[in-house]
Amino acid sequence: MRRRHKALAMVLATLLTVAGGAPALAMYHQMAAPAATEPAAGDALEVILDEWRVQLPTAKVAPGRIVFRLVNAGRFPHALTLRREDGGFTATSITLAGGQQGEFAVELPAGTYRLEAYCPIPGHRERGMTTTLEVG
Ligand SMILES: [Cu+2]
Repeated sequence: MRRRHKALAMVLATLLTVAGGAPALAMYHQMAAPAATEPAAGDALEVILDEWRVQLPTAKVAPGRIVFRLVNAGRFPHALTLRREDGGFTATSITLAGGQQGEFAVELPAGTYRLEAYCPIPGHRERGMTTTLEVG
């Protein structure tokens, strides 16, 4: 997985160098290295969507309002659905085309529970675009 990411970064770096876009290259570097530390309240949480993974920058968040910054780093359209595993809460973002970014704000209900975070486009979840996020 790591090797594939590296290869993708090299391909993108090459493409961006050809295009002569230093700011674009810097943006990609930011996308490729999501914050490893617990984000401060109010910051957008960057979520990377690509074939075939959903990568969250953190494993746990507090309930309440959260803004996710979705980055479709893949070639296919992707979206994000958050579904409380014990039911009662589901939210789905708009679908982003490959290379697009967008914000996705949700109000997570109070409590301690687990969300499944997956791509709702048919077949994508089955191919691996799913992960979990603890709330509490
Ligand atoms: Cu998808």
